[in-house]
Amino acid sequence: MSQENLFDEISEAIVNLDKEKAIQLAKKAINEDIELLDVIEKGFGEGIRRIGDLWDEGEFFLPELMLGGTIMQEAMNLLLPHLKVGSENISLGKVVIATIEGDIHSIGKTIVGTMLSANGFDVYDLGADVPAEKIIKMAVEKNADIIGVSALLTTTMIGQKKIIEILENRNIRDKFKVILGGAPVTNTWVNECKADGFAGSAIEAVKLVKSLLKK
Ligand code: B12
Repeated sequence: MSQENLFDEISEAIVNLDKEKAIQLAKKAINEDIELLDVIEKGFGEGIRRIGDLWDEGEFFLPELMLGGTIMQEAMNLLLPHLKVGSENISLGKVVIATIEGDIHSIGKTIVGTMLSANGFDVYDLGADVPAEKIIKMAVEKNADIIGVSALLTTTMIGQKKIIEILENRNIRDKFKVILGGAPVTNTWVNECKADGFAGSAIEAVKLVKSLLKK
């Protein structure tokens, strides 16, 4: 089976909410010599985004969205540990990452955190639905270089801006590079927040962090 066919099959399994097939294909990808990040982004990521579209179009309802999220999460639990293989021993920098308060979407943020970790960064992943204050407290405590904030809902994006406002008010804005992510985040939003950048995928996130820290 070609890689493209495998990605299509994975995406179909997710859209069909076929957990058994999705897990079987994840295991197949692990056992074969296939770039797992591509499997995640082009197979699983594509499928779950199609579920989002179907939900938006009224074809799917909340239970389907939730089941899709659960299957995706289980597949990530299998795949993500394998991305860590080959990680470097020296630390290239410290990254505190979280999904902002009010927002429980964690899949994309976790993929980004795992990829950064696999590429030699120390990553402190605080999870999802995390208050701005808690993210900043951790960044200060760990003397982080980067604060990464994910938001998947248009209603929670404002929390990304809040992080920067709090840092400015405390006169510690220049201690950290703040990067944003999540499907609704655009360059315009990054500029409005006065953030240091955003990335639309885990590969781009690694490139962004490396360029910000000049690694
Ligand atoms: C799966 C999913 C869920 C799952 C989440 C499970 C989980 N543990 O994460 C569940 C079912 C729980 C869920 C719940 C809800 N969801 Co939802 N969900 C999705 C869906 C289908 C996919 C998200 C996803 O995992 N994508 C795959 C990952 C790999 O992509 P990603 O998240 O974009 O991440 C990539 C990049 O953005 C980037 N990135 C991400 N984070 C970061 C952070 C940094 C720092 C950087 C640099 C980069 C970066 O890199 C990642 C890797 O490639 C989206 C549709 C979509 N198109 O996004 C809707 C979507 C986000 N959900 C939506 C909604 C409305 C909801 C609910 C409000 C539904 C409801 N009525 O209850 C609730 C939210 C409750 C809450 N308070 O948060 C809407 C949001 C609409 C809007 N305009 O705000 C969407 C867009 C669906 C739609 N088309 O309408 N959801």
